[in-house]
Amino acid sequence: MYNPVFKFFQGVLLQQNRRNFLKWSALFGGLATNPISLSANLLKDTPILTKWAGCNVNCGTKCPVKVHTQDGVIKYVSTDDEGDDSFDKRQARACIRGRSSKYKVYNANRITRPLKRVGKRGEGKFIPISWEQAFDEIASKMKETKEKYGNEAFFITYATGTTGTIVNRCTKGPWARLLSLYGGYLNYHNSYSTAQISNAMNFFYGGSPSSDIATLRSAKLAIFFGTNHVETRMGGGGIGYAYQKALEESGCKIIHIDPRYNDSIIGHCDEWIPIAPGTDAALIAALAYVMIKENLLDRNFLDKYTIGFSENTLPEDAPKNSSYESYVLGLSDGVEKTPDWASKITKIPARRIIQLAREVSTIEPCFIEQGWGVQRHSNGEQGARAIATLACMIGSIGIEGGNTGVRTGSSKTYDIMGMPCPNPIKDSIPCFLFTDAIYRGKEMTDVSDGVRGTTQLKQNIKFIFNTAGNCLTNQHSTIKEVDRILSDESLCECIVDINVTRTPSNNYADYILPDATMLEQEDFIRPSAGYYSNRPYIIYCQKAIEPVGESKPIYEMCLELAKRLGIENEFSEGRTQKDWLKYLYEESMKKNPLLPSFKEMREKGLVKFDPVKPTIALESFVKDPINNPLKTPSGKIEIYSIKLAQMQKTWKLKQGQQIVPIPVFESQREGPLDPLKEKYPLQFFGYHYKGRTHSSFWEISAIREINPQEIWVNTIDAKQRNIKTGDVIRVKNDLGVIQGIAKVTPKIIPGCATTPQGAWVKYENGIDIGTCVNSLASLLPTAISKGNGQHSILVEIEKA
Ligand SMILES: Nc1nc2c(c(=O)[nH]1)N[C@H]1C(S)=C(S)[C@@H](COP(=O)(O)OP(=O)(O)OC[C@H]3O[C@@H](n4cnc5c(=O)[nH]c(N)nc54)[C@H](O)[C@@H]3O)O[C@H]1N2
Ligand SMILES: Nc1nc2c(c(=O)[nH]1)N[C@H]1C(S)=C(S)[C@@H](COP(=O)(O)OP(=O)(O)OC[C@H]3O[C@@H](n4cnc5c(=O)[nH]c(N)nc54)[C@H](O)[C@@H]3O)O[C@H]1N2
Ligand SMILES: [Mo]
Repeated sequence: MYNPVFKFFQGVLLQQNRRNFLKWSALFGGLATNPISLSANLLKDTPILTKWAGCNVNCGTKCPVKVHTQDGVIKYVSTDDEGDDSFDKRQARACIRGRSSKYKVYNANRITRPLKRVGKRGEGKFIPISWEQAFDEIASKMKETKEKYGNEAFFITYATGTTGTIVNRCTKGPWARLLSLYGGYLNYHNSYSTAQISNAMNFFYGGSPSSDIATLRSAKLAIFFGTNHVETRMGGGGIGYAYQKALEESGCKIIHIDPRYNDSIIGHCDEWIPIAPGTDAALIAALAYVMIKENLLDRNFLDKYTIGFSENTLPEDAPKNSSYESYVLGLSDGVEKTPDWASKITKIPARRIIQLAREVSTIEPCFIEQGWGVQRHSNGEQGARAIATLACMIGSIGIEGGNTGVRTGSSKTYDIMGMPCPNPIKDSIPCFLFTDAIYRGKEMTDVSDGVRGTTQLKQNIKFIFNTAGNCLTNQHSTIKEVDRILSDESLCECIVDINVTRTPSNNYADYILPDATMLEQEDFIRPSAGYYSNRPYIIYCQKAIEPVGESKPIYEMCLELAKRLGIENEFSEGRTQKDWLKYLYEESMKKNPLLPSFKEMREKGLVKFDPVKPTIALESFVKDPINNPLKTPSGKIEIYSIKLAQMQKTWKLKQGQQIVPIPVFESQREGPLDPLKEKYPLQFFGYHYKGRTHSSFWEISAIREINPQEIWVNTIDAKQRNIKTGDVIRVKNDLGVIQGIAKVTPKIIPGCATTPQGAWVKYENGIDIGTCVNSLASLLPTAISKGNGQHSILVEIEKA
């Protein structure tokens, strides 16, 4: 693609200033992002340099990428090619997203200068300002906030755009250190990823024990609930590939239970059992019913390792008929949880439920796993605990080829410690409630809102730092309501957003600060625990190019603010970013002698460790439960949770919510039995999509084009509404309306529709034409964890 005009501009500008060239070329329709024009035209004789970097977004896998530059400009990006296709020596090849890193760096949406809001909050009008002005003004606003409201008014939002990094962290990084040393900030707990399942498993197992996916090689039957490794752990070093290899090697029978025919089912699975969303606990109750009636339970396991399955293992003070067995047999509520009962709720034929109960209890070992789709519902804690209960009913725990029902984890974590952030404030909110804490923080308590570290908050949130996140709006819920809260400048008085691209979230910022990407600075990236199976590695990003435009690493931003706040020495301890990396790494080496020297790490860039022995969850507990008790109140697996029984008495819940110590099926807000279904008859949810990581990579048009934002509507529902593939349709409920393109398909269970989550919200005449599922999702948190039940949405769909 030879274009003489572009070539002329490139030639002139290159000689002047490369940074200007990039800015200009972005203006000329993304010239700089065009590999053909770059490769053909750049100075030809300078050598090509190769540096390691990594893809730091939060799919978890954290793939290494090789960045090939010429004369300070990225020419192309390639990926790991050491090793082979075998399980133990597999290559950590990046997916299309990691490989597109260059287009993240050179992007028309890239922020290259500090920006200051000029229009109304949320309007999205900004002017460029100097760094000096940005630092001076932000520091003075910080002083003002501290004086007027105290340190409890500062908040760093939940954000995941740079997870796995050490200095450039989006959560506990330089911002947390700066604020900690400045007197502290309001903490958060939970995550948007796993709030419900993490809390549920704490009550159940006293943690989230799970086997390495590699142990699937020994299974004879595997049942996956709402799990989609092939799409949600796509990178070659991660669990998606390990899942496929393990299945190949084991040849075991695979069943996926999911409302949607997801990418892990295609080509890898013997059977797809479609299930109505939010009903897994009903299915499990019916499986238990059959297993009780046909004497298929592993009673030895239940009696020895668990409490509360049957009446004889309940805690002494538990009421009569409060065991799981009593619930299943209808002794507590008069309803027997028969396959017919469950069939009406789950839409799975009763005979398939009976057959599944027989299969799961007779084929050994059976590997039971759930992804995080089940728990991201308004009744998510119950679904998650019910699936773990199934694993106990068959006793396939603590053995090779079995699993706990929890999402698979890693065998050994090669962790590197982060910067010390000694926050003197202990008050903490569930991360999903940050918008509540903006307008009613001082009302929020431990028993009504799950506040921790204190009984009641002292202050509303007045100052937000949002680093590498789009949860201010796009990834949060009820976007119109969020708009009302964030646009009101009298509520949260200052919002500072730190990103590499313009996003829907930073429309609400008062200041936008341009960060350097992982290709433009030195830092570590290590895969998050649980994401790489038995083949750990660590990446040292070697800084392939200078930061584009005026962008700079967060560490430098925080250092400038620290100077203005009078805490420079405390903040830096005399170290540069590279000094910190060396210091933190060498501290971590003291705990892990297998780590190579800092020098070697920095020179090599990518260090892979020998495969480790795959973990079998709860192996030692099952061998010797007396000497290896779990961290639950009873030391055993708590099908009846003692802590939840206490919370049931003391917590103040929203109308329609309940806390039950055993994992009963319940239809909470917008669940399958909600009366609101008369008005909005279809269940709707967003799934995690291969074309993006949440909202990240949406800005890369090439990826967007090959991963269209379709709305899947079942063939039967579509026919009733006269909808055909390709039609523009509207999905609506009381919270909002989204518009998008229909894909009519039997790949989604009837009565349900779905679209990938993370598309960028865009309102036109009150309708979100960006098709962001969070325009429709509720801000009401779940009963127990106060988490984001964002997959529970009721809607009606019509042609636009
Ligand atoms: N309806 C619905 N909503 C959901 C979910 C769902 O399933 N359904 N999932 C939830 C889950 S599990 C999560 S984890 C959240 C995720 O929500 P977020 O944590 O907000 O994740 P992203 O949308 O990927 O946003 C990451 C941001 O980091 C920025 N970024 C990337 N690299 C850099 C960098 O080097 N420096 C800086 N400063 N910024 C960078 C990207 O541009 C992007 O704006 O969404 C939640 N929201
Ligand atoms: N490509 C890509 N990978 C990602 C991400 C991404 O955005 N894109 N995000 C990353 C992050 S931060 C996270 S937290 C994880 C998220 O990983 P998950 O939470 O596991 O992903 P989801 O797509 O929300 O849900 C997984 C599956 O659950 C199904 N499901 C939904 N509701 C139900 C239900 O009620 N019952 C059953 N049985 N199944 C149900 C969905 O159809 C889907 O196939 O993925 C990570 N990986
Ligand atoms: Mo997540």
